[in-house]
Amino acid sequence: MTNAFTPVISATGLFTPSDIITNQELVESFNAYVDLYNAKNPDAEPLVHSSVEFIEKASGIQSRHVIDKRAIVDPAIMEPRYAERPNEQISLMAEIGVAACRDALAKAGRDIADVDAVLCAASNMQRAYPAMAVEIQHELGMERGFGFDINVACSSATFGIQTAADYIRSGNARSVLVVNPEITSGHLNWRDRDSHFIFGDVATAILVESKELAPTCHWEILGTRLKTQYSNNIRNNFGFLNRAEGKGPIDQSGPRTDKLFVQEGRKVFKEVVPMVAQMIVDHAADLGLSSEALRRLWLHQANQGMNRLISQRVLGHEANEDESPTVLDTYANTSSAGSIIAFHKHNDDLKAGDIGLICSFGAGYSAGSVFVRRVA
Ligand code: CO8
Repeated sequence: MTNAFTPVISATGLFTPSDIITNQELVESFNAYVDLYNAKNPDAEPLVHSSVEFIEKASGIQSRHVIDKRAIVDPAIMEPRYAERPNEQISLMAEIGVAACRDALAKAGRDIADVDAVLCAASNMQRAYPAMAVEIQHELGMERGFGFDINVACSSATFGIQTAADYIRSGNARSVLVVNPEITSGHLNWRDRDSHFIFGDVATAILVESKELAPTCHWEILGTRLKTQYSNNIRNNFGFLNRAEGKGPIDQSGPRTDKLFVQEGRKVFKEVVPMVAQMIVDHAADLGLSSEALRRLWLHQANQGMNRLISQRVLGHEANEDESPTVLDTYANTSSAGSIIAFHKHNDDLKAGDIGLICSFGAGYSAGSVFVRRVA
Protein backbone atom coordinates (compact mmCIF):
# COMPACT_ATOMS: atom_id res chain seq x y z
CA MET A 1 0.00 0.00 0.00
CA THR A 2 1.62 3.30 -1.04
CA ASN A 3 0.44 6.86 -0.69
CA ALA A 4 1.41 10.23 -2.16
CA PHE A 5 4.21 10.59 0.38
CA THR A 6 6.00 7.36 -0.48
CA PRO A 7 9.73 8.08 -0.93
CA VAL A 8 11.47 6.64 -3.99
CA ILE A 9 14.88 6.81 -5.64
CA SER A 10 14.25 8.48 -8.99
CA ALA A 11 17.84 8.27 -10.25
CA THR A 12 21.49 8.22 -9.22
CA GLY A 13 24.50 10.05 -10.63
CA LEU A 14 28.23 9.36 -10.71
CA PHE A 15 31.39 11.39 -11.26
CA THR A 16 34.59 9.36 -11.67
CA PRO A 17 37.96 11.19 -11.81
CA SER A 18 40.03 10.22 -14.85
CA ASP A 19 43.31 9.61 -12.96
CA ILE A 20 43.88 5.95 -12.03
CA ILE A 21 46.57 4.52 -9.74
CA THR A 22 47.07 0.77 -10.16
CA ASN A 23 48.40 -1.32 -7.27
CA GLN A 24 51.63 -1.80 -9.24
CA GLU A 25 52.17 1.94 -9.55
CA LEU A 26 51.15 2.58 -5.95
CA VAL A 27 53.51 -0.05 -4.56
CA GLU A 28 56.41 1.07 -6.79
CA SER A 29 56.15 4.65 -5.50
CA PHE A 30 55.66 3.52 -1.89
CA ASN A 31 58.69 1.22 -2.06
CA ALA A 32 60.81 4.00 -3.62
CA TYR A 33 59.76 6.26 -0.70
CA VAL A 34 60.72 3.51 1.79
CA ASP A 35 64.16 3.13 0.17
CA LEU A 36 64.70 6.91 0.25
CA TYR A 37 63.62 7.08 3.90
CA ASN A 38 65.81 4.16 4.99
CA ALA A 39 68.87 5.60 3.18
CA LYS A 40 68.30 8.99 4.87
CA ASN A 41 67.62 7.54 8.33
CA PRO A 42 70.16 4.73 8.84
CA ASP A 43 69.69 4.76 12.65
CA ALA A 44 65.88 4.69 12.61
CA GLU A 45 63.76 1.52 12.56
CA PRO A 46 63.74 0.64 8.83
CA LEU A 47 60.44 0.95 6.96
CA VAL A 48 59.19 -2.16 5.13
CA HIS A 49 58.10 -2.52 1.47
CA SER A 50 54.45 -2.90 0.50
CA SER A 51 53.26 -5.60 -1.90
CA VAL A 52 50.69 -5.90 -4.69
CA GLU A 53 49.97 -9.50 -3.72
CA PHE A 54 49.13 -8.52 -0.12
CA ILE A 55 46.83 -5.69 -1.19
CA GLU A 56 44.87 -7.84 -3.63
CA LYS A 57 44.57 -10.79 -1.24
CA ALA A 58 43.71 -8.74 1.89
CA SER A 59 41.28 -6.29 0.27
CA GLY A 60 40.29 -7.23 -3.31
CA ILE A 61 41.39 -3.75 -4.50
CA GLN A 62 43.30 -3.56 -7.81
CA SER A 63 43.26 0.16 -8.60
CA ARG A 64 41.69 3.45 -7.51
CA HIS A 65 40.68 6.79 -9.06
CA VAL A 66 42.03 10.04 -7.61
CA ILE A 67 41.52 13.69 -8.51
CA ASP A 68 45.22 14.15 -9.46
CA LYS A 69 47.74 11.39 -8.98
CA ARG A 70 51.00 13.19 -9.78
CA ALA A 71 52.11 14.22 -6.28
CA ILE A 72 50.57 11.14 -4.65
CA VAL A 73 52.85 8.74 -6.56
CA ASP A 74 55.93 10.99 -6.35
CA PRO A 75 58.14 9.27 -3.70
CA ALA A 76 59.41 12.70 -2.62
CA ILE A 77 55.88 14.00 -1.89
CA MET A 78 53.41 11.13 -1.28
CA GLU A 79 50.39 13.32 -0.66
CA PRO A 80 47.91 15.03 -3.02
CA ARG A 81 48.44 18.58 -4.25
CA TYR A 82 45.15 20.29 -5.07
CA ALA A 83 45.66 24.00 -5.61
CA GLU A 84 43.89 26.40 -3.25
CA ARG A 85 41.10 28.21 -5.10
CA PRO A 86 39.92 31.79 -4.62
CA ASN A 87 36.56 32.24 -2.86
CA GLU A 88 35.04 33.35 -6.16
CA GLN A 89 35.75 29.94 -7.74
CA ILE A 90 33.74 26.79 -6.97
CA SER A 91 35.51 24.56 -4.43
CA LEU A 92 36.84 21.19 -5.57
CA MET A 93 34.45 19.18 -3.43
CA ALA A 94 31.42 21.14 -4.63
CA GLU A 95 32.60 20.81 -8.25
CA ILE A 96 32.64 17.01 -8.24
CA GLY A 97 29.40 16.94 -6.22
CA VAL A 98 27.69 19.14 -8.79
CA ALA A 99 28.86 16.84 -11.61
CA ALA A 100 27.26 13.82 -9.88
CA CYS A 101 24.05 15.80 -9.17
CA ARG A 102 23.75 16.87 -12.83
CA ASP A 103 24.11 13.25 -13.90
CA ALA A 104 21.28 12.18 -11.54
CA LEU A 105 19.04 15.08 -12.59
CA ALA A 106 19.55 14.31 -16.29
CA LYS A 107 18.80 10.60 -15.75
CA ALA A 108 15.54 11.47 -13.96
CA GLY A 109 14.63 14.19 -16.51
CA ARG A 110 14.26 16.49 -13.48
CA ASP A 111 14.31 20.27 -13.66
CA ILE A 112 16.38 21.83 -10.83
CA ALA A 113 13.45 24.18 -10.14
CA ASP A 114 11.53 21.16 -8.77
CA VAL A 115 14.23 20.25 -6.20
CA ASP A 116 13.55 21.34 -2.60
CA ALA A 117 16.75 20.43 -0.77
CA VAL A 118 20.39 19.36 -1.13
CA LEU A 119 22.03 17.18 1.52
CA CYS A 120 25.82 16.89 1.17
CA ALA A 121 26.55 13.59 2.92
CA ALA A 122 30.25 12.68 3.01
CA SER A 123 33.18 11.63 5.23
CA ASN A 124 35.04 14.93 5.08
CA MET A 125 33.98 18.48 4.37
CA GLN A 126 36.37 20.79 2.56
CA ARG A 127 35.78 23.62 5.03
CA ALA A 128 33.78 24.46 8.12
CA TYR A 129 31.38 26.92 6.46
CA PRO A 130 29.49 27.87 4.42
CA ALA A 131 28.10 24.33 4.23
CA MET A 132 29.17 22.42 1.11
CA ALA A 133 25.50 21.66 0.41
CA VAL A 134 24.70 25.37 0.20
CA GLU A 135 27.48 25.92 -2.34
CA ILE A 136 26.26 22.94 -4.39
CA GLN A 137 22.68 24.26 -4.20
CA HIS A 138 23.89 27.64 -5.48
CA GLU A 139 26.00 26.14 -8.27
CA LEU A 140 23.06 24.02 -9.45
CA GLY A 141 21.01 27.21 -9.80
CA MET A 142 18.44 26.36 -7.11
CA GLU A 143 16.78 29.61 -6.26
CA ARG A 144 14.71 28.28 -3.34
CA GLY A 145 14.88 25.49 -0.75
CA PHE A 146 17.75 24.65 1.57
CA GLY A 147 20.88 22.55 2.02
CA PHE A 148 23.02 21.20 4.86
CA ASP A 149 25.91 18.81 5.43
CA ILE A 150 25.81 15.36 7.00
CA ASN A 151 28.92 13.53 8.19
CA VAL A 152 28.73 9.91 9.34
CA ALA A 153 31.91 8.63 7.59
CA CYS A 154 31.24 5.65 5.28
CA SER A 155 27.55 5.58 6.21
CA SER A 156 26.87 9.19 5.22
CA ALA A 157 24.93 8.28 2.04
CA THR A 158 22.43 5.95 3.73
CA PHE A 159 21.99 8.41 6.60
CA GLY A 160 21.32 11.04 3.89
CA ILE A 161 18.80 8.76 2.14
CA GLN A 162 16.86 8.17 5.38
CA THR A 163 16.87 11.91 6.14
CA ALA A 164 15.60 12.69 2.62
CA ALA A 165 13.01 9.89 2.81
CA ASP A 166 11.75 11.31 6.13
CA TYR A 167 11.33 14.75 4.54
CA ILE A 168 9.26 13.12 1.79
CA ARG A 169 7.21 11.00 4.24
CA SER A 170 6.39 14.06 6.35
CA GLY A 171 5.49 16.18 3.33
CA ASN A 172 8.26 18.70 4.08
CA ALA A 173 9.88 18.16 0.67
CA ARG A 174 9.00 16.41 -2.60
CA SER A 175 12.44 16.22 -4.21
CA VAL A 176 15.79 15.97 -2.38
CA LEU A 177 19.29 15.56 -3.79
CA VAL A 178 21.67 13.57 -1.57
CA VAL A 179 25.24 14.09 -2.80
CA ASN A 180 28.41 12.28 -1.73
CA PRO A 181 31.63 13.93 -2.94
CA GLU A 182 34.42 11.80 -1.44
CA ILE A 183 37.96 13.18 -1.84
CA THR A 184 39.42 10.48 0.40
CA SER A 185 42.91 11.09 -1.00
CA GLY A 186 43.07 14.20 1.20
CA HIS A 187 42.82 12.24 4.44
CA LEU A 188 44.64 9.06 3.50
CA ASN A 189 48.21 8.65 4.80
CA TRP A 190 49.89 7.56 1.57
CA ARG A 191 53.08 6.76 3.56
CA ASP A 192 51.38 4.24 5.83
CA ARG A 193 51.95 0.66 4.62
CA ASP A 194 48.89 -0.65 6.48
CA SER A 195 46.39 1.68 4.81
CA HIS A 196 47.98 3.39 1.76
CA PHE A 197 46.03 1.19 -0.67
CA ILE A 198 42.56 1.50 0.84
CA PHE A 199 40.83 4.59 -0.60
CA GLY A 200 39.85 6.32 -3.85
CA ASP A 201 38.10 9.56 -4.92
CA VAL A 202 34.63 9.79 -6.51
CA ALA A 203 31.27 11.56 -6.21
CA THR A 204 27.77 10.08 -6.28
CA ALA A 205 24.29 11.59 -6.05
CA ILE A 206 20.88 10.12 -5.23
CA LEU A 207 17.64 11.85 -6.17
CA VAL A 208 15.06 10.93 -3.50
CA GLU A 209 11.53 12.01 -4.40
CA SER A 210 7.89 11.63 -3.62
CA LYS A 211 6.43 8.83 -5.74
CA GLU A 212 3.91 11.00 -7.56
CA LEU A 213 6.73 13.24 -8.87
CA ALA A 214 9.09 10.40 -9.90
CA PRO A 215 9.78 9.17 -13.46
CA THR A 216 7.94 5.96 -14.46
CA CYS A 217 10.96 3.78 -13.74
CA HIS A 218 12.09 4.29 -10.12
CA TRP A 219 12.96 2.44 -6.93
CA GLU A 220 10.43 2.53 -4.12
CA ILE A 221 12.07 2.82 -0.67
CA LEU A 222 10.50 0.01 1.38
CA GLY A 223 12.33 0.81 4.59
CA THR A 224 15.40 2.51 6.02
CA ARG A 225 17.29 1.80 9.25
CA LEU A 226 20.33 3.44 10.85
CA LYS A 227 22.66 2.30 13.62
CA THR A 228 25.65 3.76 15.46
CA GLN A 229 27.88 2.20 18.10
CA TYR A 230 30.93 4.07 19.42
CA SER A 231 34.37 2.67 18.52
CA ASN A 232 37.92 4.06 18.37
CA ASN A 233 38.98 1.45 15.81
CA ILE A 234 38.51 3.82 12.85
CA ARG A 235 39.53 7.33 13.76
CA ASN A 236 40.66 10.67 12.38
CA ASN A 237 41.50 13.41 14.91
CA PHE A 238 41.73 16.18 12.33
CA GLY A 239 39.68 19.18 13.42
CA PHE A 240 39.46 22.86 14.14
CA LEU A 241 41.01 22.51 17.62
CA ASN A 242 44.27 21.00 16.24
CA ARG A 243 45.64 24.54 16.05
CA ALA A 244 45.01 25.02 19.78
CA GLU A 245 47.11 21.94 20.60
CA GLY A 246 50.25 23.95 19.78
CA LYS A 247 52.11 21.01 18.25
CA GLY A 248 52.95 22.39 14.80
CA PRO A 249 51.93 21.21 11.34
CA ILE A 250 50.32 17.88 10.59
CA ASP A 251 52.95 15.61 9.10
CA GLN A 252 52.05 12.27 7.58
CA SER A 253 55.32 10.64 8.70
CA GLY A 254 55.64 12.48 12.03
CA PRO A 255 53.94 12.14 15.41
CA ARG A 256 50.64 13.67 14.25
CA THR A 257 49.51 10.95 11.86
CA ASP A 258 46.33 10.61 13.96
CA LYS A 259 45.13 13.72 12.10
CA LEU A 260 44.75 11.45 9.05
CA PHE A 261 42.79 8.19 8.66
CA VAL A 262 43.93 5.45 11.07
CA GLN A 263 42.32 2.13 11.84
CA GLU A 264 42.71 -1.25 13.52
CA GLY A 265 41.68 -3.03 10.32
CA ARG A 266 41.42 -6.51 11.79
CA LYS A 267 39.25 -5.42 14.72
CA VAL A 268 37.02 -3.45 12.34
CA PHE A 269 36.63 -6.50 10.16
CA LYS A 270 35.75 -8.79 13.09
CA GLU A 271 33.35 -6.42 14.85
CA VAL A 272 31.55 -4.82 11.90
CA VAL A 273 30.69 -8.00 9.94
CA PRO A 274 28.40 -9.54 12.62
CA MET A 275 26.93 -6.13 13.54
CA VAL A 276 25.92 -5.37 9.95
CA ALA A 277 24.75 -8.89 9.08
CA GLN A 278 22.45 -8.92 12.13
CA MET A 279 21.14 -5.46 11.32
CA ILE A 280 20.21 -6.50 7.76
CA VAL A 281 18.59 -9.78 8.86
CA ASP A 282 16.51 -8.00 11.55
CA HIS A 283 15.49 -5.17 9.22
CA ALA A 284 14.46 -7.62 6.47
CA ALA A 285 12.42 -9.65 8.98
CA ASP A 286 10.65 -6.51 10.23
CA LEU A 287 9.72 -5.69 6.62
CA GLY A 288 8.48 -9.26 6.08
CA LEU A 289 11.23 -10.01 3.55
CA SER A 290 12.81 -13.48 3.39
CA SER A 291 16.37 -13.95 2.12
CA GLU A 292 14.91 -15.50 -1.08
CA ALA A 293 13.09 -12.21 -1.74
CA LEU A 294 16.40 -10.33 -2.01
CA ARG A 295 17.45 -10.14 -5.65
CA ARG A 296 20.62 -8.06 -5.10
CA LEU A 297 22.80 -6.60 -2.33
CA TRP A 298 24.59 -3.33 -3.07
CA LEU A 299 26.99 -3.42 -0.13
CA HIS A 300 29.51 -0.89 1.14
CA GLN A 301 32.75 -1.36 -0.76
CA ALA A 302 35.55 -1.63 1.83
CA ASN A 303 36.77 -5.18 1.65
CA GLN A 304 35.86 -8.17 -0.50
CA GLY A 305 36.17 -10.57 2.43
CA MET A 306 33.78 -8.53 4.58
CA ASN A 307 31.18 -8.49 1.79
CA ARG A 308 31.55 -12.23 1.25
CA LEU A 309 30.84 -12.94 4.93
CA ILE A 310 27.96 -10.45 5.24
CA SER A 311 26.18 -11.71 2.12
CA GLN A 312 26.72 -15.32 3.25
CA ARG A 313 24.97 -14.57 6.56
CA VAL A 314 22.16 -12.62 4.89
CA LEU A 315 21.46 -14.91 1.92
CA GLY A 316 22.44 -18.21 3.54
CA HIS A 317 24.91 -18.99 0.75
CA GLU A 318 28.01 -17.42 -0.82
CA ALA A 319 26.83 -14.59 -3.08
CA ASN A 320 27.95 -14.46 -6.70
CA GLU A 321 28.72 -11.21 -8.54
CA ASP A 322 25.15 -11.02 -9.79
CA GLU A 323 23.77 -11.13 -6.24
CA SER A 324 26.39 -8.85 -4.66
CA PRO A 325 28.30 -6.84 -7.27
CA THR A 326 31.83 -5.53 -6.60
CA VAL A 327 33.14 -2.12 -7.57
CA LEU A 328 35.99 -1.84 -5.06
CA ASP A 329 38.32 -3.70 -7.44
CA THR A 330 38.56 -0.58 -9.63
CA TYR A 331 37.31 2.17 -7.25
CA ALA A 332 38.82 0.96 -3.91
CA ASN A 333 36.97 2.13 -0.78
CA THR A 334 35.22 5.37 -1.71
CA SER A 335 33.69 5.72 1.74
CA SER A 336 30.00 6.74 1.62
CA ALA A 337 29.86 6.53 -2.19
CA GLY A 338 30.76 2.82 -2.46
CA SER A 339 27.33 1.20 -2.16
CA ILE A 340 25.84 3.96 -4.35
CA ILE A 341 28.37 3.29 -7.14
CA ALA A 342 27.48 -0.41 -6.91
CA PHE A 343 23.76 0.46 -7.18
CA HIS A 344 24.34 3.00 -9.97
CA LYS A 345 26.32 0.59 -12.14
CA HIS A 346 24.33 -2.56 -11.38
CA ASN A 347 20.58 -1.91 -11.30
CA ASP A 348 19.50 -1.56 -14.94
CA ASP A 349 19.17 -5.30 -15.52
CA LEU A 350 16.69 -5.89 -12.67
CA LYS A 351 12.97 -6.29 -13.39
CA ALA A 352 9.89 -4.55 -12.02
CA GLY A 353 9.12 -6.04 -8.59
CA ASP A 354 12.74 -7.03 -7.86
CA ILE A 355 13.86 -6.13 -4.33
CA GLY A 356 17.38 -5.16 -3.30
CA LEU A 357 19.34 -3.68 -0.42
CA ILE A 358 21.70 -0.69 -0.33
CA CYS A 359 23.86 -1.02 2.78
CA SER A 360 26.77 0.99 4.16
CA PHE A 361 29.00 0.62 7.21
CA GLY A 362 32.13 2.23 8.63
CA ALA A 363 33.57 4.61 11.18
CA GLY A 364 31.55 5.45 14.24
CA TYR A 365 30.80 2.55 14.02
CA SER A 366 27.88 3.44 11.79
CA ALA A 367 25.65 1.41 9.48
CA GLY A 368 22.60 2.06 7.32
CA SER A 369 20.25 -0.22 5.38
CA VAL A 370 17.84 0.85 2.64
CA PHE A 371 15.53 -1.76 1.07
CA VAL A 372 14.24 -0.82 -2.38
CA ARG A 373 11.82 -2.33 -4.94
CA ARG A 374 11.97 -1.62 -8.65
CA VAL A 375 8.87 -0.08 -10.19
CA ALA A 376 8.42 -0.35 -14.01
N1 CO8 B 1 52.04 -4.90 2.06
C1 CO8 B 1 52.50 -6.07 2.53
N2 CO8 B 1 52.20 -6.55 3.76
C2 CO8 B 1 51.42 -5.79 4.55
C3 CO8 B 1 50.92 -4.54 4.13
C4 CO8 B 1 51.26 -4.09 2.83
N3 CO8 B 1 50.81 -2.93 2.35
N4 CO8 B 1 50.18 -4.02 5.12
C5 CO8 B 1 50.22 -4.90 6.15
N5 CO8 B 1 50.97 -5.97 5.80
C6 CO8 B 1 51.30 -7.14 6.62
C7 CO8 B 1 51.29 -6.80 8.11
O1 CO8 B 1 52.56 -6.31 8.49
C8 CO8 B 1 50.98 -8.13 8.73
O2 CO8 B 1 52.16 -8.91 8.80
P1 CO8 B 1 52.41 -9.95 10.02
O3 CO8 B 1 51.31 -10.95 9.91
O4 CO8 B 1 53.77 -10.48 9.72
O5 CO8 B 1 52.31 -9.12 11.27
C9 CO8 B 1 50.07 -8.82 7.71
O6 CO8 B 1 50.27 -8.13 6.47
C10 CO8 B 1 48.60 -8.75 8.07
O7 CO8 B 1 48.27 -7.37 8.40
P2 CO8 B 1 46.82 -6.94 8.84
O8 CO8 B 1 46.37 -7.81 9.98
O9 CO8 B 1 46.77 -5.47 9.04
O10 CO8 B 1 46.02 -7.28 7.50
P3 CO8 B 1 44.52 -7.73 7.29
O11 CO8 B 1 44.50 -9.08 6.74
O12 CO8 B 1 43.65 -7.43 8.47
O13 CO8 B 1 44.06 -6.72 6.10
C11 CO8 B 1 42.83 -4.66 5.83
C12 CO8 B 1 44.12 -5.31 6.30
C13 CO8 B 1 42.71 -4.84 4.33
C14 CO8 B 1 42.88 -3.19 6.18
C15 CO8 B 1 41.61 -5.33 6.50
O14 CO8 B 1 41.82 -5.44 7.89
C16 CO8 B 1 40.32 -4.58 6.29
O15 CO8 B 1 39.91 -4.24 5.20
N6 CO8 B 1 39.57 -4.34 7.35
C17 CO8 B 1 38.31 -3.62 7.28
C18 CO8 B 1 38.59 -2.17 7.27
C19 CO8 B 1 37.42 -1.32 6.88
O16 CO8 B 1 36.46 -1.70 6.29
N7 CO8 B 1 37.51 -0.08 7.19
C20 CO8 B 1 36.51 0.83 6.82
C21 CO8 B 1 36.92 2.08 7.31
S1 CO8 B 1 36.58 3.34 6.25
C22 CO8 B 1 35.40 4.39 6.89
O17 CO8 B 1 34.60 4.14 7.74
C23 CO8 B 1 35.43 5.75 6.32
C24 CO8 B 1 36.40 6.58 7.00
C25 CO8 B 1 36.51 7.89 6.36
C26 CO8 B 1 37.35 7.91 5.12
C27 CO8 B 1 38.40 8.93 5.16
C28 CO8 B 1 39.26 9.00 3.93
C29 CO8 B 1 40.68 8.64 3.97
